[in-house]
Amino acid sequence: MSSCIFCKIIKGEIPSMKLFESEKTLAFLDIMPLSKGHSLIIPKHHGGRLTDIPDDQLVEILSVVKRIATASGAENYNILQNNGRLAHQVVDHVHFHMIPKPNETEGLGIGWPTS
Ligand code: IU
Repeated sequence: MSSCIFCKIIKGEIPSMKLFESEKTLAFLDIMPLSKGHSLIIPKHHGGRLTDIPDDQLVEILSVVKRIATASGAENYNILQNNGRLAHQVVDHVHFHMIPKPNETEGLGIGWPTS
């Protein structure tokens, strides 16, 4: 979708710190990280909500989420996928957060998992 910021990142119209790219999936560092290594893993197929994404894209994306989590080296992390404003979704292009949790005392902010 032409006005979607993540579609622009996919097309290279907006720069990103890419971690992984395939035909169907892109992973990059979040620009406002909640912790060091906070990453976003997105399908290249534009869809606002999880239910808009074809199953074949989701199968690959979950394995990329796993790869990014492993590559981060984090022992403690949250995988998060928000759908809808009440669930804290801001960008309407489906994305999975991989949020390393460096230590027990560091919170991740209001509305985010803290334990
Ligand atoms: P949310 O699940 O929609 O609430 O998360 C959107 C995330 O996208 C949030 O963590 C932003 O920091 C991140 N982000 C980004 O990495 N690059 C951007 O250009 C924009 C948002 I806009």
